[in-house]
Amino acid sequence: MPDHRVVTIERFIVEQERLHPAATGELSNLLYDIALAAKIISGYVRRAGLVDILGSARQTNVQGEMQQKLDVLANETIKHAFEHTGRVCVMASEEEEGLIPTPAQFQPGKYVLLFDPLDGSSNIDVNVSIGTIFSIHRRLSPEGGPGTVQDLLQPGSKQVVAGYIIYGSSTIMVYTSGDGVHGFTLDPTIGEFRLLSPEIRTPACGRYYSVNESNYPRWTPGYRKAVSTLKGVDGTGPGRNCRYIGSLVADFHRNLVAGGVFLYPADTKSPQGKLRLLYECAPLAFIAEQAGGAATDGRRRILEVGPTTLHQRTPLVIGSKEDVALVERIVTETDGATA
Ligand code: AHM
Ligand code: MG
Repeated sequence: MPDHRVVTIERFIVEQERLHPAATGELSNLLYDIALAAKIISGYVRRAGLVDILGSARQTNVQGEMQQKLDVLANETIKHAFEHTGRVCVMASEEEEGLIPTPAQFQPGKYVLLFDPLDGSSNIDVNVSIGTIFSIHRRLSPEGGPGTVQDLLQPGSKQVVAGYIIYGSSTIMVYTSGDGVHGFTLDPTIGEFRLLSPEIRTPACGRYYSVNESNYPRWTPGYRKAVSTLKGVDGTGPGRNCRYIGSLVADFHRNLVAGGVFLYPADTKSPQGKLRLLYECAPLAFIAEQAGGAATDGRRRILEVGPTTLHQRTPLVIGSKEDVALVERIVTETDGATA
């Protein structure tokens, strides 16, 4: 029997807005903009291979990484979904070196948007889940004028909305506006995101650990010991199961739902870590905390790290609260509190 009590993302957002009488509706509209961009990108991802959008775009991005055609398409889709709306004053993307100003013909708005248009690019051509991550802040600069880089360089604790979309076996959008974490699944038969996972809570202690263990020889002794402990090598427990996809959004989502810890430590090849603070780690940290989990750079809460550059990297340990605390304790005891 089909379920007739369909709650679309639009309905959910409207109902949330009614709980906050002072709301202007602008945040709700930002979420609709994201949902629209997600549907368009999902359409591209689903047709990848059928039309000529797989493979390299034959250009590198600001990180020196080879861009895929889908990276470029996703980046353009998000920019075009927001630039004309009068809701954002400035944007920043993993795929662009500098800030993305609002074109002169459009009104700059009250919010700023940071995004990773297509995370897990190395998985695009092999049909493995990839995702989009987004983070929204209120602007700091005076309203009416152009947005500035300072508007973008805010700690994660100042986020007003953060979320991600996974293009996997289904397309799922998960977001928080500081009032719990909610998950929506795109129903392709009606073209709408439907609320299927309200109030997501993550287990305090997880089943999984997720890390690229090929980096083991380049980690500090603290991270080697922490991962050995998670595996149960030192006899302190039964050991956890390892799951690593190599797409942050998908690894994070699995651990959010099933419980677990994801680690991307600094190593001798990437002394600051690999993942980017503003549009990868901070939004996922906001979601983790809202779901009852935690996120740290090994010593500090990710949400308290003050960014100084747009593409700043950070080590990341994120997921179930007790697991994150365990890793943090072993790392600080072994490597020292300030190493
Ligand atoms: P990307 O933004 O260029 O796709 O890189 C980020 C990705 C994450 O999705 C993932 O967690 C990590 O890089 C995987 O890195 P590695 O291949 O070193 O394990
Ligand atoms: Mg990325």
